[in-house]
Amino acid sequence: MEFALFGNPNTGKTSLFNILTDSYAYVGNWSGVTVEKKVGDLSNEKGQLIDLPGIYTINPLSKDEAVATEYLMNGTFHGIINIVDASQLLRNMQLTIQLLEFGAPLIIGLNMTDVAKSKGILVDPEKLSEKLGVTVVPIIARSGHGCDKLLKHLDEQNLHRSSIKIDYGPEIEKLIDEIIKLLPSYSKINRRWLAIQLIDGNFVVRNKLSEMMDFALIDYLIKDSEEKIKRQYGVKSISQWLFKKRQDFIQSVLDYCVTEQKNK
Ligand code: GDP
Ligand code: K
Ligand code: MG
Repeated sequence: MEFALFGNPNTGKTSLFNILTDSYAYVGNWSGVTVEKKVGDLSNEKGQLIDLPGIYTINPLSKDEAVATEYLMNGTFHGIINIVDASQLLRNMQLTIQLLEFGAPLIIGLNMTDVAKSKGILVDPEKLSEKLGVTVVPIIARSGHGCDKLLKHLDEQNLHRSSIKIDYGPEIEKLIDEIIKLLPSYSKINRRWLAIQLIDGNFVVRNKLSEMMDFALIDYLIKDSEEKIKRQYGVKSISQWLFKKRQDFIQSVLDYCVTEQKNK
């Protein structure tokens, strides 16, 4: 079985990778870029783990970041470990939401729980799990705390496909439905996710789909909606609107799951 580590830069991916895998790891480069590709055997002999470049969103800004998006779309893995920094959840969960929307089997490693605690931020993993529809395991990747449990959970019973659905507002929901109807029926990837990523301007998704379809009508529909959204809500772009709607959702989840001790 193959598992992959997705997360923002500096959230502890490599620390966790080193704990979960045997000392020997294959190191090479991803094709076309200089980013290091690390593959290790899980220490429980249940499969391999891939350490991916850190990203803030599935919509890549660079060719290096595109490695993670391409890996996700190629779908050669059995499950995803999404590592998030418990002290920076509002920012980290922009990526989480997009991974959950993709719908692959996923588990969340809630890392830096020591840092969060020292800042007075207490995250309830059960409540977070309830809201997101996937298992959440609190860890401290620097010391290894909780990592055994995470490793034990890397199986079919504990990796879940989330069914969360962010409401992007009536204009975008209509646009998503229109785009879904225009997508090739034989794509194996979740069509709502594809539509949302196209609206967000994801060039990896677009390039991949452009081999099988024409974009003239989709481009027109997106441009038209963007003008409406900008006029109506005063945002700079349709991407900014998607970001804002995700943030509203994340904030509502955090209001339910996180206690902050202000005196810390
Ligand atoms: P990556 O960029 O996601 O691969 O993150 P790294 O594994 O390189 O970790 C970034 C930094 O955070 C390093 O200095 C780690 O030692 C530190 N770090 C990782 N996990 C934890 C943790 O749970 N708690 C604390 N305090 N530091 C951590
Ligand atoms: K790093
Ligand atoms: Mg790293």
